[in-house]
Amino acid sequence: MEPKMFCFQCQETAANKGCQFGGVCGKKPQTAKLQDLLIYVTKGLSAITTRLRAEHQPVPVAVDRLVSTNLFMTITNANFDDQRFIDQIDATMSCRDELLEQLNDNSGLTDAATWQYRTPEERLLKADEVGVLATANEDIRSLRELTIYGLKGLAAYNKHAHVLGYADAAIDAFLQQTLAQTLDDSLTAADLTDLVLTTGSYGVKVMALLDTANTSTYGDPEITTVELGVRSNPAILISGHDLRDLEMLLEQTAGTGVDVYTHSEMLPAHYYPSFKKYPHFVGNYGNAWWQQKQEFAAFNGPILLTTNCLVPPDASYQDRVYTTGSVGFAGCKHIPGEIGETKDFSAIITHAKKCPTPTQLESGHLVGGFAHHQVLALADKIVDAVKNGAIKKFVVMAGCDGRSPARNYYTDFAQSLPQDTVILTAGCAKYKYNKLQLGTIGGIPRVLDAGQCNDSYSLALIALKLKEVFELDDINQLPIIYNIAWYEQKAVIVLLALLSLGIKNIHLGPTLPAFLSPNVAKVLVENFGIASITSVDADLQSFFGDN
Ligand code: SF4
Ligand code: SF3
Repeated sequence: MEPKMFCFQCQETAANKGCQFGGVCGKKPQTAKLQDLLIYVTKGLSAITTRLRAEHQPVPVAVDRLVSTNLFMTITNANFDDQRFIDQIDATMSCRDELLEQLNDNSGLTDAATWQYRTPEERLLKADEVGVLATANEDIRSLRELTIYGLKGLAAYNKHAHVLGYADAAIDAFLQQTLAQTLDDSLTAADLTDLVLTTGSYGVKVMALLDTANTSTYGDPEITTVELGVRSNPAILISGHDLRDLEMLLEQTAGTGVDVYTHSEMLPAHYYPSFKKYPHFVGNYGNAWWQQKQEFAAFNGPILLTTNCLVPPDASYQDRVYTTGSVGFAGCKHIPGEIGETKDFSAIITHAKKCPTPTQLESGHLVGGFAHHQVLALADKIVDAVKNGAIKKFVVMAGCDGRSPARNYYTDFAQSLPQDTVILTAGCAKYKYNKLQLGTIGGIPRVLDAGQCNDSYSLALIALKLKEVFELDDINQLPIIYNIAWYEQKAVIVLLALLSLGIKNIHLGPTLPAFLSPNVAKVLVENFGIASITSVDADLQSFFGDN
C-alpha cells in the first residue's frame, strides 16, 4: 500500500519507524500533511525575519509569537483540526509576504519564502513534497529533524513565557534563524550537530525564561499537599501546561459554585502560592494524559485542554471537551483569545453547572512543590543527608508518560531503587511512581516533584547547586543518575538542554527516538554516553553496581 503520510516525531511512532497510514496518536494523513506545510511556510517566514534582522530591520513581536505558536500547534497531541492548520498556513504566508516587501535584498531566497498556491489541490501537492522525507540523506534528515523537534519544544515553552509577558529577543531570533537553517543544503552533518547542541543551550535559556515568568507571576512553588478525591459541586477539569489559562478560569469561576480540578501536567499549578487563594481550586483528578478517555468520561463535567496532550475524544464525552490556545480538534468547542487578551470562559462555566458532579476515582493526596527555590531552602538538610550517607544517590526521572506497556519499567524501576535514593522528577512521567508511597528519608520525600516538564530546569539548577556545595569540577561527579522517559518534543528540548549542560550517561527510554539515524545515535552514544533502557535489574546493576 502506498504510504499516505510520514511522521516519526514521537516515541509511539508506528513500529518505532514512522507513522505512514495514520498516526498512532490519531492524527489523520491530511492533518499530518498540513502540519508539514505549516512547518515549511514557517521556515520560509523565518528565513525572511532572519534576513530582516541581518539588515538591522525590526521584526514585530507578533511575528515572534506566530512562529512559536505554529511550532507548538504541530507538537504531538496538540491539534488535530485541519481548518485551524489551513488558516494558520494562510496567516503565515500573508505575514511572510508582507515582510518580504520590506527586505532590501530579496535575492536568492528559499522556495519556502516565496511559494504560493491557488487551489486546495496545489496546497496538498506541495505538502506532499516538503515533509520529513524530502531530505534524502538519512543522517542529514535525522539531524534536521532532531533540531526541529528540539525547536518545537523550545517554542512551546517560549509561548508560555510570551503569554505571561516575558520574551527574550535573542531566543526568538535563534529559533527563527535555526528553523531557516534546516532548509540550508550547504550545511554539513558536523554543522547540523553543532546546531543541535546550540539548540540545547537555548533550551536552557527558554526554560530559565519560563521559570522567571512563572515564579514572578505566581510566586515560587512550595511544598504542597494536593487532594485526589472529589467534592460534591459541579466542576471543570483543566489539563495542559498553560498557567495563565488556569488563572483566568479560576477568576471567572470564583463564586459560581463550580469547582476546578487539574489533570495531568496541570497538577503542579497547585504548588504556586497565587493559586492557593481560590477555595474552589480543589485538587488533582486522574493521571497522565493517556488515561484521559476513562478519566474524562468519569469526570462528568467539561474539560479544558490548554496544551497537549489531547487524545481524540470518544463521542460519549466529546461535547464536554473545550480547547484553547494551540490545541484544537474539529467538533470540540474552541475558546479564542490572543496573547494578552482575557479569554471568556462563560460557556464552559454555564456548561459545568448543568453537569453531574465528578465520579470519585481515588482518595488521599500527593505532595509536591520541590522546584529549585523550595529545594534550596532545604539545602542544608539535603546536604547533611548526603554527607551522613542517608541519601546515597539522586535519580532524575523526568520527562513524559505514555501508553506503551513497556513504560511499566519506570514503576518497577522506582519501586526497586535502593531505599537510600531520592527521585527528582518533573513532567507527566511522574505518574508512573508518584502514588507509590515510597516513603521519606529524614523527612525528605523519596519522590521530589519539581513540576511540569519545563521545570526540569529546576532539576538542573539543583544539580548545579550541589556541584557548588560539594566543590566538584564536573557535574558528572555528582551522585546523580539520569533515567529520562520521553514521548513528545518537549522532552527532546529537555534532553538537549541537559546535554548542553555537560550531563553525560543519560538513559533514555522506553525506546531511543526513531528519528535518530544509526550514525547520529552513534555520535550521541560516543560523545554523551546516551543509552537506552534495558531491564530494571540490568539497569540497576549498571547504575548501582553491587552496592
Ligand atoms: Fe505517529 Fe507520533 Fe507523529 Fe502521531 S505524533 S503521527 S504517533 S509519530
Ligand atoms: Fe506529558 Fe504530553 Fe510530555 Fe509536559 S502532557 S510532559 S507527554
